[in-house]
Formats: sequence, structure tokens, C-alpha cells
Amino acid sequence: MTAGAGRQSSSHWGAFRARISGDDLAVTPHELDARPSPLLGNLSGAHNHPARVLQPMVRRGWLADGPGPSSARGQDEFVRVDWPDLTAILATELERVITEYGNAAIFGGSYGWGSAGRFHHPQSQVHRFLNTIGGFTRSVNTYSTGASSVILPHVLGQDVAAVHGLTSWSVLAEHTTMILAFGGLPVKNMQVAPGGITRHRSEAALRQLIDNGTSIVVVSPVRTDCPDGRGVRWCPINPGTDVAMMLALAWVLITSHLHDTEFLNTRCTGYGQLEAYILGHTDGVRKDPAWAEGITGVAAGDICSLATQMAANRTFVSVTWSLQRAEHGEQPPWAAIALAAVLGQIGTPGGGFGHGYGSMGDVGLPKVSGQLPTLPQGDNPVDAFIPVARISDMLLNPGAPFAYNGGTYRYPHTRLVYWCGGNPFHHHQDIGRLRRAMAAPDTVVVHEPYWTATARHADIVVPSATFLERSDLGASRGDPCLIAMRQVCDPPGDVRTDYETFSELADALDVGSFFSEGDSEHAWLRRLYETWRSRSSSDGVDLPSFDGFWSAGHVELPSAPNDQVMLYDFVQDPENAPLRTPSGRIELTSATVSSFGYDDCPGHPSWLPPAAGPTDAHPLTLLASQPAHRLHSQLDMGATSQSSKIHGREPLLMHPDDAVARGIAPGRVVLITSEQGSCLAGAVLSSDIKPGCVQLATGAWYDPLDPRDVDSPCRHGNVNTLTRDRGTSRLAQGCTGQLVSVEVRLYQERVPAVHAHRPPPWGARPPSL
Ligand code: PGD
Repeated sequence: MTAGAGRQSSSHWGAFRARISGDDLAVTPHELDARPSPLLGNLSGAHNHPARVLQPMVRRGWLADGPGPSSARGQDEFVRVDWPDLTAILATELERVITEYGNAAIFGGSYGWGSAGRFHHPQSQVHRFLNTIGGFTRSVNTYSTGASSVILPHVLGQDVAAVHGLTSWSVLAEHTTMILAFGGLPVKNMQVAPGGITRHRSEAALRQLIDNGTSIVVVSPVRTDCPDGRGVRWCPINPGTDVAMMLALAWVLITSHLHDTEFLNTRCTGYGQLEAYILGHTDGVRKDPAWAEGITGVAAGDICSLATQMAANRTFVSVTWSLQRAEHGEQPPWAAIALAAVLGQIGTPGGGFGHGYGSMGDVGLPKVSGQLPTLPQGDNPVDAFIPVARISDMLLNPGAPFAYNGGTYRYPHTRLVYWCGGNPFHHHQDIGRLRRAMAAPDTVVVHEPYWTATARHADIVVPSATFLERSDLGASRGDPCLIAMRQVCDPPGDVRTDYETFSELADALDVGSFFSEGDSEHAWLRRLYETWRSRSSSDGVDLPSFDGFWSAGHVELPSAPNDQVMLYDFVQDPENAPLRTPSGRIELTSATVSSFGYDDCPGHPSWLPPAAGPTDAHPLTLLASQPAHRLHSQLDMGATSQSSKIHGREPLLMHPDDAVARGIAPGRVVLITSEQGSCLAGAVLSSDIKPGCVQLATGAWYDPLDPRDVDSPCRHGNVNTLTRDRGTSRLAQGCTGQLVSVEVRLYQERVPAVHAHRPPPWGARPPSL
């Protein structure tokens, strides 16, 4: 394929070439990528889709009544304004909030994946802008790894990143003979990485490992978490019970004297307390396989034989990120480290522990050395912050205290919410509660290319250009290439890039020289590239000039070696290469965590039964998994995403026994209910899921049957209408959206049409406003 196939650009799910012909967009995979993602199929249908926001819009009620709390968000109509009016409205409102309440009253956490591109990265843009006007309340951590990113530094030290220090796939392929994969190794998640992938390599690396004869035991409630291949076995488990199985495996290893006491005594701290807990000396409960069988549903005999096999193999214990997105989510990664430590293979090639394999496309691949080109965000002088998934708590409880990682903090009183590049009505749990919370601030501003539910719940909607409508530098930490993202087409209607919007707004607020520094998009690309190039040159890496790079289309990046073994140096020489934990060792018991006194996250990995397990009213456990046919909620209207729907609705995977018991036939519309809310979905029956469990992917756009009712069912199948809005524990306060107890029944009423991708009602601005 040549450049004649169209202009090249890049996305979180791969590089591509695109050509416009009339109103149509034709997309072909980039020739660099031998294994392009089917998600590219969503691009064409999203182009020129009616769901595009084409003009600046303001909610009618906000214009009429002025700023203030309002439950009309999400049901009111919009009026179109022109850009000068929009800029003036935004500038006046920002000045009012800052003058009356201070900058902490602006919540600018603005979590979200946005789109690929180092310069136009929406969060960098909005944070840089808000910093130039005095700062904002920020959010910390992510929805992806909210629990791990807080617990792992206590266990492995500050510098052991959950992703960047991991053992390479190539090392696993060469040395590992057995992988015990809690949460599996789902290939669907390997298509995406933030910033983009020019070459999809993870699946090939996994295939190599399978072809080499590594045996893989996938512990998961769904068989679809298993990669294909001989040597792959499915071990069905009750959702959210993996820690009990890990403890029982450790019990077998310890009581069979298959544990590595030398490793535990010289590389770890706190093993004695953990052992006493596992053996039942502290609480009188032996964490043996019979105990675990009652919790996990995995036969005691299978747990015993798995433990023996682990000891006889070079064994890698892997845990997906999804497992820590649940109540007590700190425990699965910590317990897996403990299990791998008991086995004593941490730091050996192919043995030990890994986190996130199968959770994203670049985990286990060599990382780019040094920093990537980055838009400087400036300094934020505001101290206030929230753990990212505590947004509704913050908006509903201004001034209330919250616990986090050993400290006690207070929620600020938010008057203005500013979002750019994220979709909380996709990513946050308990949408009914989120709607109540989003009614609380005076003003909600959202920059969006599309009429997502987040845009529909805003007061001020700023139309954003997509990555096809701007030029940028595409790169990600796990990809060996910096790619020129060339503008494919002009923005439609009255649409601008976020950079243009913020530049003009900064001018109106007299801080333009600090925000844009007078530079155009192209001048910024050149500047970011050349700054990065000169930094690379001082590290001994020679790169072409910006013009050379731009005309060549891409440049190969120096990467870390492909033979990384996690914790190798430490395990080889713990005295001279200690971990940055208080003990310098792996903390199987953490005195620090223990000192916090949290009963929902004690000092060593523990089995903590969920407070919200199945009940008579909600006997099934729903898994809210990452979708296979789109990235999060992005381009849900595209062909690949739509091809997965059942009569336009999100598919619900269900075991035939559970379906028959409820009179549900394949393809029928069902109503899913939980304590939090309800939604419709289309039934798909399969024995690939454990009885008692159902699976619904995240990302179907929220589409309430009655927009005036915050508790109205979503007719499209947005899973976060069902999920609980609780933190993982007081330690991390991470999101717990992965699991929720539900009931499913046939939808007996007239099936409503799905309107998720239609724009809201809007009109011209009447003279009275
Ligand atoms: P996206 O759908 O990627 O979801 O949550 P996230 O908010 O990242 O939203 C990005 C939005 O940015 C899209 O609406 C897109 O249109 C917009 N956008 C793209 N480009 C631009 C741009 O240039 N400018 C502007 N202004 N906007 C742009 C993802 C989050 O969901 C994540 S990371 C995880 S891991 C979570 N997973 C779960 C889960 O497992 N279970 C549940 N129940 N819930 C989850 N939510 C979380």
C-alpha cells in the first residue's frame, strides 16, 4: 500500500490511511501494521454521523436562568450560539467562579482517553488552559488501575510501575512453561493502547508462547478470556473470588513444603504474619482448598493439583487489571504477588508475577526509552484533589471528609465542572447517582466531537474536531514509532480544535500569551518535536529534523531491550538493589498499610467477602467487561460496534440454563435490574459463561427511556446504569465497576427504539435569550 491510499493518521487502536470522497470516508490499515484491528471499521460510519456536535451549544435553561444547580441537565433542549458569544459566556462564567469561590471550585480532572496525538491530547490541553487561569481541583489515578496503582507501591516500591517494569513477552515465550492467568489473557483488549499502535504485536507474542507449548490455565467466569490454542485450559471460577483461590494455592504449597523459605526470608518481609493467616492461626480459618471450593466453585482437588503443577513448572502468575476494578480490588494483585513469592520464582526469567497482560495492547512489550514529545501543562497551585472515581461523592458532599491512602481529605465545593476528552456517562458507575451529582454544580462545560450523554448533560457544549480533522504527532510508550498524523479533512460545521477554543478563551481572559504563546498548531508540532529531538540527542539518539520526519511520515524510536525480567536486579542482589519499600523488600505484610487501620484493606493480602454479593432479588453476577468491538464508548455508532448489537442493543451473554429458567430465548430483549438501576439488552446464550453469571460490555451510549427520570432504564444497554458507586477500599478508592449483582428477565412491554446516537433537540437562539 502506498501514500496514494490516503492520508495517514493514527488512533488508540492503530495507524491507518484515510481518503475522503464526497461525504464518505474510506479507511485502510497502515502498511506498517501486519495485524490491524477490526476497530478501524468504526471510523467510516462515525464520519458525518448525525451524532456530531456541529455548533457551539448552550442549554436553554442555563441561558435563561443563569448558572446554578439544575436537574434539567440531560433533558433540556439546547440553543445554538456563535463562537464570539460562546467565548464571552465561558470567559464570564470562569471569571465569576474564580472571583467568588476560588480556583478549587473548578473541577478539571477531566478523566478520559480522548484521542491519539501528543499535542492535541485533550487532557493536556484542558489542564494547561486551567493552569494558566490559576489551577483546578484535579483527580488522581485512573479507572483502569485505580486500586493497583495505590497498593503496588506499598508492596513493591514506588518505582515498580504496574506496566513499565514487567517481564517481556519474549522472555515468557522462551522460559515460561505454565501461566496461571487470573482473568485470562483476553485477546480483544490487546487491540488498544493509549496514544496508538503502529504495529499490533501482543497477540503474536502470545501466540508464540502458545506455540512453544506453554500451558495456560485461565481462571475466569468466561471462556472467552482464553486465547485459542492447545495447552489452554479454562478453570471457571465464581466472579470476585480469585483471592480465595490464590490463598488456597499458597496453603497447598506451604503445607506440602513446596514453598521457597529462602526467598520468603531474604526477599520478602512479613511472611510470618501472612503464613499464620493462611494456615488459620490468626482467625481460626484454614485457607485450604476445601474452604476455597465453597467460595470459588473450583473443586478442592483441582486447586491441589494446580498447586503441585505450579511447583513443578517455571510458573508465571498473571492478574488482569479487571480483577482490581471490584470491591477490595487491592487484594487480587497483592495476593498474586504473595502466591508468586511463596513459589519463589519472582525475578527468574519466565517466573513470578505479572499484572495487565491481556488488559491492553502494549503490556509486556519493550517501552520507548526516554520521554515522548509532550505538551507542557504548567503548574497547578490548587492542592485539592479526588481519587478519580469519587466524582459523584465530591459533587454530592461538598466539604465532607474522605479517606485515601492513609490520609483524610475534604471534598471541595465544586461550582464548575470542565470536561474535555472523556465520557463520565460512559465510565462512571451508577449513572442515576451521577445524574443527581451532575445536577449540583452551577455550570458544566463539555468539549466533545459527539453528542455523548456527557455532552447532553452539559450546560455549555463546545464542538471539538476529531483526530481526522487536525495534524499531530502520534506516539505511545509501548510502540516503536512516532508517526505523523496528517489532517485528513476539515472540521465540519462550526467545529474547532480544542486548542483553538482554549487559545481564544485564554485571549479573552488576558492569558493568551501564556497558553498558546502565539504559536499555530503546526508551529507547536515543530516545537514539541524539536524539543524532544534535542533531548534525545543529548541521550545519544540521533533523530531526523522535524521536516525530515514530517515528509518521511514516521520515525523509529529507540526502545528498551526486549528481554526484561521483572525484579531481576533486586532478586539477584537484594542488599545492593533494594526495592523502594520501607523494608527494601517485597512487603507481604505492610506495616504502613496496617498502620492505616483500614478493615477493608488490612496489612496483608486477605480474603474479604464482598458486601454486595448476590441476593434473592439479584441472584446473578454481572461482569462489566471491556468491549471487543470498540474502545470504551468511542464510535459506538460505527460498523464494527453496531455489528455486535442485537437489534441495535448491547448484547448480554448468558448461560442457557439461566436463560431457560427465565424463559429467555436467544435474541430476545431482556431487562437487567440491579439495586442501582436497570437497562435493556439483547440476549446471547452460550455455555462460554459460568451459570449464575452474565456479561455485558461497557460503552453502549446511555439512552434513558424517560430522560426526565434519573432512574429510568437505559434502553440501549449502558452497564453503568447497574453498577455500584463505591470505592475499592479506603486505601485506593478505585472504581468497582467490574461486578454487580443483577436479575434478568424477559422484557414484556413494547420494545422501544434506541435513540442513543441521535442529537438532542436544539434550536436557534431566540432574541429573548
Ligand atoms: P471513552 O469512551 O474513551 O471513555 O472512560 P473514557 O472516558 O476514557 O471517552 C473518551 C471521549 O473523548 C469520547 O467521548 C470521545 O468522543 C472524546 N474525544 C475524542 N477525541 C477528542 C478530542 O480531541 N477532544 C475532545 N474534547 N474529546 C475527544 C474509559 C474508562 O471507563 C476506563 S479507562 C476504564 S478501564 C473503565 N472500565 C470500566 C469497567 O471495567 N467497568 C465499568 N462498569 N466501567 C468502567 N469504566 C471505565
